[in-house]
Amino acid sequence: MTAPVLASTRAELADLLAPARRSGEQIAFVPTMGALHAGHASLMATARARTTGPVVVSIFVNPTQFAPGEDLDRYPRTLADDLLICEKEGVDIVFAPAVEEVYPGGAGAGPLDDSVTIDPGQLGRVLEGVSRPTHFAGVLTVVAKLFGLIRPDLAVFGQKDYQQLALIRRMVSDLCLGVEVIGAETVREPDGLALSSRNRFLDAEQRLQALALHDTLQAARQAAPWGLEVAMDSARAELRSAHGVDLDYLVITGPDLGPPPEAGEARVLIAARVGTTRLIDNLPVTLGTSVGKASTGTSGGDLTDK
Ligand code: PAJ
Repeated sequence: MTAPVLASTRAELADLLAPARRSGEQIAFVPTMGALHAGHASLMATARARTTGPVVVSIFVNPTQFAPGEDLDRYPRTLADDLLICEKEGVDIVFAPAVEEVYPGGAGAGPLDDSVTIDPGQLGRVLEGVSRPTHFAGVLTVVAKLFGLIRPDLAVFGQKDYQQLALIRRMVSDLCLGVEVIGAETVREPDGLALSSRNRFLDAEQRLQALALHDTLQAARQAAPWGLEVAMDSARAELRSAHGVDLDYLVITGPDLGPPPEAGEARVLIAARVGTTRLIDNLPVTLGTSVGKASTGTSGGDLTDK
């Protein structure tokens, strides 16, 4: 496997992409903030499988999506290891620019400065947007810039950050950006914990406590055939037995993060703090109308017998 070529400036990136543009090859793009793990690797594998043209990975810890007091400064930076993972997944180009390269006019501190930015609209103000009101403006603005620099045919994002994925789909559609957005499944540890670069901040006890997120989602999923209320009751019961988990939100929504359907495909999402580390996770659920659905208040325990 040949090592990817590293570009750190816009000009280097443009030079590296020129041959593919000339020959009309499909360019696939995976944006990341580095500290790469098997979840990121799976996105690269998806991108690799989709094109014979170049696969580009960006590694850029984007300051504008962190509010003051969030973990920008302690965000792990592991470029040497990241490059090995990219090489293993057959990535052709790694774009790892400095902040000034992406934000020549300055990136401001948290809220964006006076440059033109992307407003995520109502979808950016719910769920994650409640506790992180400037987050998605920063995410969408940097992704739009990276799309402009790379001009990919397709881009791969993880379902792990489900609201981010939904917003990127909306941005591409509402702003007619012409990029095919692919949502890849969440990669998990064998016990269910979703891989995240933030997991490294968990000590051994918190690592066990963090399992409550996935267990809660699973409880909702298993009870979903009995309808929304039973699924939520079951999830809440699971959460009550958890320790050290400070819940931010637990919701069931439609697949587009709108209101959930009476029955059919939906999404259960959770955000919680374990120690000082904020974790998020989500799963698809199928809300059903099984017999007994009207018996709200049924505990999760009863359901397992049905
Ligand atoms: P980052 O957190 O590095 O994630 C990069 C991509 O990896 C995202 O699309 C994310 O959803 C995906 N990912 C993370 N953990 C995953 C897992 N366990 N399984 C599958 N995919 C996973 O998300 C960002 O960076 C930034 O907001 C970014 C889009 C790069 C903009 O700065």
